[in-house]
Parts: sequence; C-alpha cells; structure tokens
Amino acid sequence: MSTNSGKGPIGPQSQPQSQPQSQPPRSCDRVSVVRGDITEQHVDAIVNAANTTLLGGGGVDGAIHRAAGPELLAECRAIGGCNTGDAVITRGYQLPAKNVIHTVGPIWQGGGAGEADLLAGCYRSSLILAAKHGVRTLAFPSISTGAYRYPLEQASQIAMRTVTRHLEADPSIDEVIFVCFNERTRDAYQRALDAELPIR
Ligand code: AR6
Repeated sequence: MSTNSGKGPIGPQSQPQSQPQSQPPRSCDRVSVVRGDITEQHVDAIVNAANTTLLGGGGVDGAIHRAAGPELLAECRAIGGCNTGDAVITRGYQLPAKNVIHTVGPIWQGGGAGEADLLAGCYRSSLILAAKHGVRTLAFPSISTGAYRYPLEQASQIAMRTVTRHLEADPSIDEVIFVCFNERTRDAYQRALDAELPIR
C-alpha cells in the first residue's frame, strides 16, 4: 500500500527512501525448461499426463505410478476418473514431489476436434488446482505429445502461452518447470519459451 498517494515528495522521515515496490517477477522469469525425468523432481507437485480412467498407463503416467507406489493407484481409483482438459490432485506417496496433479490431454485427431482448447485447458486446470492447494513449485511434462500424438511444435506453444499468461495473473506460483524427456522436446519448449519473452 502506498503511504504517499502521489501527493508530493516523501519527507526524510519516510525511510527507507529508495525501497523498490515489491513486484512479482515477470511470468517468463518463473518458467524454465529442462531435460529430465519428472518423477525425480523435488517440487510441490508434478503433473501427470493421465487418461480419463486415471488407472495408469504407459509413458509418463506409468513412470509416475511406478515411482509413487500402489497407494497412488488406490487414491486415483477412489476419485473415479477425469474428463479431458480437467485435472485432479492426489498425494505423491513415494515420489519426492508432495502431490501429483493428474490431467488428461486430448488425443490428436487432426486439429479440428477442439484439441487446442482442450490442451490449454489441461495447463489452466492444473495451475488453478495447484494454486488452490498452496502449490508454489510445479513441474509439467509435455502433455499429449507422446501416445496421444499431438504435434510437438503446436503443443509446446500452447503450453507455454497458457502457462505464462496464467502466471501473469497469479503471483501465488513461484516456479513452473517443463521437464522434457528428450532433447527434441526440450528444444521445442525452449523455443516456445523464448518466443514468449518480452522484447527488451
Ligand atoms: N518424465 C518426463 N517426461 C516423460 C517421462 C518421464 N519420466 N516419460 C515419458 N515422458 P505420454 P500423452 C514424456 O505418452 O501423449 C499414457 O499411457 C514423453 O516422452 O506419456 O499425454 C496415459 O495413460 C512425452 O514427451 O503422454 C494415456 O493413456 C510426454 O512425456 C496416454 O499415455 C507425454 O507422453 C497419454 O498420452
């Protein structure tokens, strides 16, 4: 809160004089891209690219269930499922991450079936759920670009745009890491992040 309200110079008693206003960092500064295994991330929550049953599968979903242990499957079974574009949260069990946010990406069908909106919905729903549960550090995989065959360039641009826009409006999340399993994916997400950087 300003104590001066723009009414004139601040007197010498108003210490400290040159304290900068505390601003949340620009959203791109809170986003990074790494190559790695999401199951090894020490963050408040990792995001799982699940399917509508929430009962596990291959790819990142299989890796997360293997690393978390059988209690994760039991909690997912009790939830009962998740719609495409939505997200649910569970505990992380044996994972270093405290929580897992499970979201269901769209299966690529050529682009005319609302895939882009559904994919953006995955990132948005995950961020909203994260903030609601006090998650400050969050790691995403490249949702839908494996078994669901979403084209990587398009998916990375949607992911990055949705996340950076959301963070601009939500200062409660400190850090989002895109954890990419291979170099090609990492390069695509890094290009997408570079494209969001403000021109200086
Ligand atoms: N850490 C980070 N990324 C990973 C890891 C890992 N440990 N393992 C794979 N990836 P996919 P989708 C990458 O197929 O396309 C499952 O069977 C992978 O290289 O896991 O959303 C579900 O049950 C790719 O870049 O997810 C669903 O049925 C990315 O994660 C279906 O697959 C996503 O690939 C979901 O398909």
